[in-house]
Amino acid sequence: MKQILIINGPNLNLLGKREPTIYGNRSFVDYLKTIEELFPEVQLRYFQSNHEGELIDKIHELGFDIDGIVINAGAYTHTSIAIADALSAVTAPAVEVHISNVHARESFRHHSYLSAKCKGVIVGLGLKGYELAIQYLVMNDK
Ligand code: CA2
Repeated sequence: MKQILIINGPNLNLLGKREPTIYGNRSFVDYLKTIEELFPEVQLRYFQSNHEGELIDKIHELGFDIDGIVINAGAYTHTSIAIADALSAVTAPAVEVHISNVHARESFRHHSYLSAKCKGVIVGLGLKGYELAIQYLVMNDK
């Protein structure tokens, strides 16, 4: 069974509670049930943290054993060389996802330290982006 790790970074625990016009009105935990149904053949692991080091620790912990990582590092996307280095260090391929279209927002959201370490990037397609990323990683052979 393929194993995919979904990592959400800071503030994404607030999905569905605040800023619905940007991020929608569904919590990620609720959405997770939908993706588990869509991919019954995949073992999905989910981790959310508001702390940079915890995100890095999880990438180290699972990133050598699993088949792929779907990462939305939230605002750390735009600041964290450390998370980029962690993605480089592990063997699992990663796909970067952003719920909003970061390129249609403030210029500080236009640059990602993570993109170059990922197979690809999906932005602006809402939660659907996570499904598309999983679909790619399930089809992709390491
Ligand atoms: O669009 C995305 O997925 C982002 O990664 C979300 C980050 C933002 O800093 C990135 O530039 C783009 C922010 C996540 C904040 O999530 C919230 C959810 C609900 C309410 C408030 C914040």
